[in-house]
Amino acid sequence: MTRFPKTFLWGGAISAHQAEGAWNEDGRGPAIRDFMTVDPQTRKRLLTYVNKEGKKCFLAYDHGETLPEGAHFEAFDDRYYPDHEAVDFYHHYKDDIALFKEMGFSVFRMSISWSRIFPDGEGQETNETGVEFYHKVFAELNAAGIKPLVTLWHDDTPALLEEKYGGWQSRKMIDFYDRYSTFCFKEYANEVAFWLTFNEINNILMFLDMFGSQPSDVKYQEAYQELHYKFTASAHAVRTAHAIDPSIKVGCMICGVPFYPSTDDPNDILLNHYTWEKGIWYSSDVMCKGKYPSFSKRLWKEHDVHLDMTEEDLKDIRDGTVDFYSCSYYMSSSVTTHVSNDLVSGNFAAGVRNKYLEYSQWGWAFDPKGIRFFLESIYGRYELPMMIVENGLGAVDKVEEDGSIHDPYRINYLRDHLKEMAIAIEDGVDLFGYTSWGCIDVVSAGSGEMKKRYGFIYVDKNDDGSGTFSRRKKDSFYWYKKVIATNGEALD
Ligand code: P53
Repeated sequence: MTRFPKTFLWGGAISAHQAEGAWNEDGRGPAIRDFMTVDPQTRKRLLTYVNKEGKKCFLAYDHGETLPEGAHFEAFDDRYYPDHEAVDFYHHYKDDIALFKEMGFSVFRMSISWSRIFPDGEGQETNETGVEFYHKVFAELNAAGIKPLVTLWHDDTPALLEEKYGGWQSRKMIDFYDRYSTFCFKEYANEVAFWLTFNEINNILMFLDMFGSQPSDVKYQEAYQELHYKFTASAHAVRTAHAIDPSIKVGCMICGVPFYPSTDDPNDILLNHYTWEKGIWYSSDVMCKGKYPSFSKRLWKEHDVHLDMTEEDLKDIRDGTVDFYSCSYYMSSSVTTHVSNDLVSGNFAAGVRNKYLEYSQWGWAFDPKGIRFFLESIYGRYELPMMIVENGLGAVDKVEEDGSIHDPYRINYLRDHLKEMAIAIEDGVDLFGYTSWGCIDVVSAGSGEMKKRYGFIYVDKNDDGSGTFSRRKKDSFYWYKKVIATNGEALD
């Protein structure tokens, strides 16, 4: 029985800021992630900056705040910034790609660091060394028979755009992103198989009041506005890509968290329905159907949101729908209108504990059936080809004395999710590929830790910045190699 189509693409995923390092090398400009540290007490991620009076300040990243006027980002000497070196993919990419090839990857998801191409973000000047770097990486991948899947924006807006214009709060960002994305399509079109415009574009809404923030902290106006500019920029990118070459494939990338009602109280059923609308359908509908869904008006009214949105934007959104639907999937989340004392807490995981599920050390629910549920829900609505571009288990790994790393927990997690994906395919979902998250250990986006590891390949790098960057194969490396070699037949 063949469960996965013969053409199924197998691989892994990373992002520039979590993997590359070399943050200030070879002419790269700064990105906001370069100024993101970890608060030692609360473990929250904080941006560090100096205000216009010269005072050192911190900004929590999770509510979509912008820098105050006249402030500039700065890395403080007494703080640690994990993305500065990350896992040094910038200098190790050849060896890493050789390991991906050994596992049999046919696709590899990575992102381009915008400020490595355009240091100021605006696109006045191109950094040739940066442009060359990605040519070299794509050449290495293609020579290994691995198709590059490239995210244009993975949470790493150039810092200068944030300082000068307030980042995505400004309409000007659409022009800057147009310039950047057009450049990338023209430069790399022949080398890149698939493109994604924005990583987890919906997570700004998802993290607002669903993932631990207090509703009073929430800046709805800013969040919806930022999203509108990103939707418009994404639609422009799809149109530009197709004008350059109609065969270029561009997808959306949605943070795939299916929501469940905690009880059968009709109030919970409705809350769950509205949570799907806000968290999943709002962004997906705009990008796949090319128009704001009917319930948008309710959401805007509820939060007193008034958008800067032109007729031209809406036309562009209509003309710039995506070719395929990609998403991450890590966990499900449960919602209720009832008071519950049994809450999940962990980085970015929140909501009511689901008594049928187990949770990771970081509070993320282990719910393989959720991936089937999510895939089938999405495919039923859009009938676009789908790809899972992130999935995996963040866990602490132990290196044994002989250098081996036994990670059966990771194998179990991935196996059970692959089994459910296979059922979704049997049930009719056109799923054409899978890239597990952090196929090589990377810096955790949510917690900034190295010890929250996802990889088949271990990187000797620790939370305090120590380590040699040496790479080691975990047990899951050999397991995934077998999975790919058998096209998903040998899962056990
Ligand atoms: P980390 C939260 C919930 C779901 C997906 O996350 C998320 C997040 C943000 O942390 O983001 C994606 O590293 C994101 C990746 C990230 C990955 O999930 O916090 O696209 O950059 O690394 C895993 O464990």
